[in-house]
Order: sequence, then structure tokens, then C-alpha cells
Amino acid sequence: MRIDIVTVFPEYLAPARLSLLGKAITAGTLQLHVHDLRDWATDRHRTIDDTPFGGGPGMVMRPDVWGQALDDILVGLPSDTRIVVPTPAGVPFTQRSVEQYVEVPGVILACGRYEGIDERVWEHFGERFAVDQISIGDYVLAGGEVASLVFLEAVARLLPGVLGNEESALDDSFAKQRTGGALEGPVYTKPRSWRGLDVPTVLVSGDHGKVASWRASESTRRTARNRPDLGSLRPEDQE
Ligand code: JDN
Repeated sequence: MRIDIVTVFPEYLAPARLSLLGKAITAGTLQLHVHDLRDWATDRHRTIDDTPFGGGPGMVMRPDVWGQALDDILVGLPSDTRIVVPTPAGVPFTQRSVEQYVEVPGVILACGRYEGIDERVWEHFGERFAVDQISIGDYVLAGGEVASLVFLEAVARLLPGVLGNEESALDDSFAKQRTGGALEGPVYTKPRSWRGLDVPTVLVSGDHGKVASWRASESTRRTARNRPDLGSLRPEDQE
């Protein structure tokens, strides 16, 4: 899968080359291209923003600079490349979205800063490409870079061969295969007794059936406690 990221802070994406993501890049499973938006500015100050029409605080990113950047980057890319725009005003980004993006040939992540990007950019490119404005959660970041890292890591770990243990993705909180998309329960390792606290005895009983039903009930309990909004979700209600 190819991922292009357009940002005014390309150095912000350096962590994308570490660890799991770095290995996926080295293996060729993930092709990552980070672009500096200012390379498409045309004046000597390399201006990429201006004041908002209608007034208000802050600055808005200019459509002409974004338009030229996206024109150049999109040349030769498949027509089913998706344009993804992190913004707090977007559609919630969930594990269901991640599972869909992992099937596409490529994604361009457009990182806004300031008050955002002139909306006409998405009207324009929306005629030729799927443009998805996404929100990674109900809080406001200073720009789209960190949200792009979240997107990148969530998608890359589902690429074939990226996760060391292919089974562990199936077991994740929110994974489709999991009963009702509930949360994962607690996990334990050695030592069996630590600071007076013992691992639940069922986990060392050797009874795999009992272990499975204990985990299912812990999962249900944690979901009800931490995410009552997910509690009513039933498998047939889910995509
Ligand atoms: O929270 B975010 O994804 C986010 C995106 C942008 C922003 C602030 C926050 N400003 C421009 C894009």
C-alpha cells in the first residue's frame, strides 16, 4: 500500500519510520512518501495561508497551493486512491474504517494547520477522487499530522505480514471477529504472584474452555463499565 502525506511539518512524521511502520517500509509492504506543502508555494516567502473570508480568528490554507500539490502528487497514482483529511469536523474514524482502508491501493493524507484548508479543494478533488474528512476523536489537535500518524499506524498494522503475530489483530478491542465488538479484558504474565497480587487462578487452570468464558465475561464487564455506549451493540447491528 502507498501512503502520501502532505504537511508543512514533514519532520513531524519522522516517527512513522520507526518500529513496526519502519519494518513495513523496509519490507516494501508500505510505501511512505512525505511531502512539504511549502514546495508548492509560489512567492518568495513560501506563503501557504491567508486570512479567512467573512472574518474570524486565525488563517486558512490557500486552495491554489493545495491544488497544485495534489495535482502533482496524484499524477500516475491509481484513480481509486483515497484523499483523507483529518479534521475535528470529520466523520468518526473507527476500526471499521481501518479495515476498509487496508483494501485500497493508496491514500493521500492532507494535513491541515491553523483553521483548516479552503473547502473548495475538497469540492474540486471530490469530483475525481473519494475525499474523506475524518475525525480521530472528540478533541482538537493543532493540525492533522498526529491524526495522520494514528491513521498510518492503525492501517499499516493490518497489512499482510506487518504484525508479528497475525492472530493478535483479530483479538483486539473493536476487532470485528470479537463478540459484539467489545473491549479486550485484562491480561497477565509472569510472575504468578507479584507484590501480593495473584494472577486469576482460572488462567493457570489449563482449562481452555473456562479461560475462554472468563475472558468473555471480563470483556463484557469492562465494556459495560468503560464504554456503556458500546454495551447495546449486538453482532447483527454491526457492519
Ligand atoms: O484534531 B484534528 O484532526 C485537527 C486537524 C486540523 C486542525 C486541528 C485539528 N487544523 C487544521 C486541521
